[in-house]
Amino acid sequence: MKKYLLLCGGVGGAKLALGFKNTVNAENLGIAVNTGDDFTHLNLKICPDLDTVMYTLAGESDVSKGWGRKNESWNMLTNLENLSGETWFQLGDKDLATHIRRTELINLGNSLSEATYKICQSFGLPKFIFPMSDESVETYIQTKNRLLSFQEYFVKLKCEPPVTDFVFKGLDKAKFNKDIDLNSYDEIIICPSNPYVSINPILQLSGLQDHLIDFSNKVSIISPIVNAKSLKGPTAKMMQELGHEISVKTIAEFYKKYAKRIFVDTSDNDSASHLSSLGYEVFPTNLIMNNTQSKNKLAQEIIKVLESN
Ligand code: FO1
Repeated sequence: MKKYLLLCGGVGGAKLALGFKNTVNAENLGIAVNTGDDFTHLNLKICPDLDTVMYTLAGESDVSKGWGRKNESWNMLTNLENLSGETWFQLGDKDLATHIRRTELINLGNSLSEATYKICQSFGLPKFIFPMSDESVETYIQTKNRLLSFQEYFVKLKCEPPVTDFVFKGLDKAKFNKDIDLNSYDEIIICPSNPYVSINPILQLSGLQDHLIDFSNKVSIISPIVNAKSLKGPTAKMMQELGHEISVKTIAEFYKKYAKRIFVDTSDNDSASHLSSLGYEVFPTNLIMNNTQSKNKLAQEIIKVLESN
């Protein structure tokens, strides 16, 4: 079997990552996760996308929200509110333990990769979840009036301010995670995550970008846009605000120099000839993942195509 590297954001990407985890052996899977939306909150190091992927793959996530732990309790947050503390970013009691432990491990001198692996081990997961980089990259959202930090935009302001651009602070000093040996992977899958804020910070890292351009024949995109709507989150809204058509064509244009294959939903089949004219091999399939069976089925479908290519 081939070896697969997934480039992954939070909720949308984690669904496909679960399908891959249930389909391929752990040694044939690597998942590079966006850390651009990490931040320090209440003096704790919070890594929302890493935790979303970790909880999802461990069967510990709150499936209805997509982020946070299942069977969560909220005692800390209720009491913090009584003390007039900051509660706009909801930290459940179980989830809080993860942030406390990660912060402690990092303060003890562990890299983010080492801290991630130690926490993953406690959740019974092998070493296949990696932060995209051990150096800090911070995503900012440029809006008409103000530059907003990612979580301020996403959670506090509920993605409401129209977006004009994105800024990734720290990119000049950050490198793609050295624990991920790119040459050992046969296929690289861009998960159905937000291209602008979840995948682009990963793509911009030195060490990865040139590899993708040189080996674009081993890169596949799974479209996060289905029938002119986002599978999850503000992708479609951002696309429109940036002046683009909300469609798989915009996704294909965005990734053109990095990828040669695109998986689109069967409902977007009418775009296939346009995508082919951009140089893509197009694979229509069902991209809606609303239960474990459909997550597994999509991963199996992608793997079937790529194993025979
Ligand atoms: N998303 C929300 O919309 N509201 C929250 O209060 C919130 C809290 C939260 C706590 C821990 C965590 O790991 C994730 C959390 N998220 C929350 C999700 C997260 O901020 C976003 O989904 C990602 O950053 C976007 O990928």
